[in-house]
Amino acid sequence: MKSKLWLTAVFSTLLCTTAWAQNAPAASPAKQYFDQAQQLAREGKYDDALAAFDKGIKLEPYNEAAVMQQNRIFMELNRPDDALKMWDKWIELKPDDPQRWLYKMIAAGETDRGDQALKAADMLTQLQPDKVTGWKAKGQCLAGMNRNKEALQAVDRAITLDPMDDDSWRIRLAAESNLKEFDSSIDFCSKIFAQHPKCIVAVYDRAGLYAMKGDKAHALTDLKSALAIRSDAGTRAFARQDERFKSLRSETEFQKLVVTTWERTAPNVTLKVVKVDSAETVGEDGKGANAVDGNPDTFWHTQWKDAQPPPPHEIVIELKPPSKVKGLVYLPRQDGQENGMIKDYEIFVSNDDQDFGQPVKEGAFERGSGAKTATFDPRPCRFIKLKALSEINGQPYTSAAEIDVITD
Ligand SMILES: [Ca+2]
Repeated sequence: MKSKLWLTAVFSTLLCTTAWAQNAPAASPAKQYFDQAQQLAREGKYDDALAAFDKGIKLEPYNEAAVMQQNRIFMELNRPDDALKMWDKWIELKPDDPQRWLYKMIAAGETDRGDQALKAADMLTQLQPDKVTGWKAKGQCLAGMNRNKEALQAVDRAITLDPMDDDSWRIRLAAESNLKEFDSSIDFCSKIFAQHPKCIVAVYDRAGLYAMKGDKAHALTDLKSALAIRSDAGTRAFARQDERFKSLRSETEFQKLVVTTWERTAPNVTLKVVKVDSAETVGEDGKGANAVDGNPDTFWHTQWKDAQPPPPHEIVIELKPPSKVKGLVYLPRQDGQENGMIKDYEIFVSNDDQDFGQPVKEGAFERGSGAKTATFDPRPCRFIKLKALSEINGQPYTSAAEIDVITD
């Protein structure tokens, strides 16, 4: 199951998202046939749709949108060889059009025809030697065929042309990990980083290479440089999960760099979630208790898989013992995603978990994964309720990695 992934990852959705309506061929004498073909395809009458496309294409040979839609039908019918023959016919009409080779390459890659995909990618590099696309495609094809050395040569051309293209680096990473010729890869990263000091991927990748080589000191220095360029929660989460840094995970310096530290502001008060209005427990572990477990990597998340209930969402937390509180701390999820990040909120306190009365605080949290604080006049209470009125991107979710209280 390699090919589908390795090609779609980079050239994602170019072919598969050919929505019928969006890519409807322009008005033309063939239009009635194309319209008919699309209608038949929508009804699942694929053979009839192909016949109608053929009639239209006779009148208007090789209309691009029609070819893409025929490709989709062949894929639905699991007839990849017919699809590839169709692309070949289309290429014959204009063999110096790179776009046609790109489509052929994706279609071939998606159906595990590695040789044909590579040939198409090779043509792309010949037609456009100064463009990233062909070299990246060639690198990806070769990496998918486990021809890692050649893959590196191709993808390094792509990176030299555009060092900021993350997809190229992703392909390089896979090839270099398989090849294990660390020193030459380190040299390449050093060259790119020297020319482009803001290229985080170059120095991050070099950190990974040093780590795989067993050179922890250089790995940590480079990781530090990478995080000095960009140190958002997503980058740190990525580094935490990066298998190449496995041997560094127990090192204090590594943890300092990539782990989000979370210290309770009121460690003497035990917090217990007694109610959330919604929690996702099928698609992920988003239970309410995750918001007070002291672990910044776990979070409460409202339901998203089978339903997406709209805000407001609320979480009620019991304080043991009941305490005088003057504020609340909200730590958004730390995995680099923003889904559920609270914007507008209200905070309530109560002694009986029934009557919360008027909010003791209303406000809006800023965007960002750092901990946010809301303060109010000190109130003795046994329960505190955080009510999320809106999400930072207007989506229906609410999430929280940690919630804490500030005691008076
Ligand atoms: Ca947590």
